[in-house]
Amino acid sequence: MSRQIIVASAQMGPIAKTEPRQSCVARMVDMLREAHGRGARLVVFPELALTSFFPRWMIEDKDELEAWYEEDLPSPATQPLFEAAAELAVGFYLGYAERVSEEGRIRHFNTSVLVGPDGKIIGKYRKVHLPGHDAPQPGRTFQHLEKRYFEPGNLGFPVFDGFGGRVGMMICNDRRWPEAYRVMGLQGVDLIALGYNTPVDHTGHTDIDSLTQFHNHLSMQAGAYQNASWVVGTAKCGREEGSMMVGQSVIIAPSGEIVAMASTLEDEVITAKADLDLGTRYRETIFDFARHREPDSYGLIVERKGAGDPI
Ligand code: CDV
Repeated sequence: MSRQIIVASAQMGPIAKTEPRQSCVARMVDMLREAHGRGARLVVFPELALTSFFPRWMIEDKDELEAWYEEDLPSPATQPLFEAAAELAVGFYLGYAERVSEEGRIRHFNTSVLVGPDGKIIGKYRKVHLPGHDAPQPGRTFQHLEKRYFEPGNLGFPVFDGFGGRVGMMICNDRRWPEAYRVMGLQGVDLIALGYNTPVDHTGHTDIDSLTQFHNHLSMQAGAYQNASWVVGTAKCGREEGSMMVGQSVIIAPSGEIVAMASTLEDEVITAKADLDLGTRYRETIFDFARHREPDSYGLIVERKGAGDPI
C-alpha cells in the first residue's frame, strides 16, 4: 500500500519582541489553512515559534524571563492552532520554550511537540544540542544564551507512529550532529521534522559565517540520505530585532535531494508529496544497517589508531 503524504514546511518571518503569542498563532493558523488547501496532512513550524528568539538577550529579571516559556499545551493562546488542526485533520510540529515541574524542581527545555490530525499531542521532544553560552560574551551584538535558559533535553531521540509512518523530531542545532539522525535511523524513522533559528553570523568568523546557508542544507541533506529519511526543515528567518537569520526552509527526500525550498524571508508555505516508501528502498540496499553497519569494529579502529597502526 502506498504511503504517500503531502507535507508542508511553514516558514515564519521575524517575530517582534512585543508580538503577542495570539498574533503568532494567527499567522500559523493562516499557514495551516493554506497547507490544507494544497492537500497537506502534516505541517512543520519553526523552533521557538511562539515568540521572538529570546536567547539573544541577557534577561536578568526573573519574571521577565519566565514570561517567555509555556507550561501546558494547548494553552489559551495556542488553542486556536490545535482546534484548526482538528477541524482540518492536519497535524503539525511546533517548537516552543517549555517550563515544567519535574524531579521536584522547575526545569526549562527547548521543546517541540508532534500533534496528530485529531489535534492531540502524539509525542514530545526536548532539544539535546544547545549551542551558545551560559553567560554573556563581551563584544557580541547579539548573545546566544541557550545554555543559560535551557537544560539539555532528557527524552533522547524517540520516533512516533503517525502519518502512515514513523516520525522523529529535532530542533535546530541538532541537525548538525550525525548521531541525532542515526539514533532515529536505527529506529526506522521515515520523516524527521525540525525547526530552526539560525543567525547568519553565528560563529563570528567571516569565512565560516559566509557558508551558513550551505552548512544548513549540507547537514540536513546528509542526514536524510545516510538514514533513508525525509527531512522537513523549517526556519524562522529574516531580520528579527536586528538579528539576520537564514531562511531557505526545505523538504528533503531520502535521496538527499531538496524537493522544495522557500524563496522568501517571510511567512511562506512550501509543500511536497512525500513517498515514505522511498526510504525503504535505501534501507534495503545501500543503507541496510543490519547487513552493512559494523558497530563492533568501530571501537577497534579507534584502538588501532591509538596504538600507532594507521588505517
Ligand atoms: N537555534 C540554534 O540552535 N541555532 C544554531 C546556531 C546558533 C549555530 C544552529 O545550529 O543553527
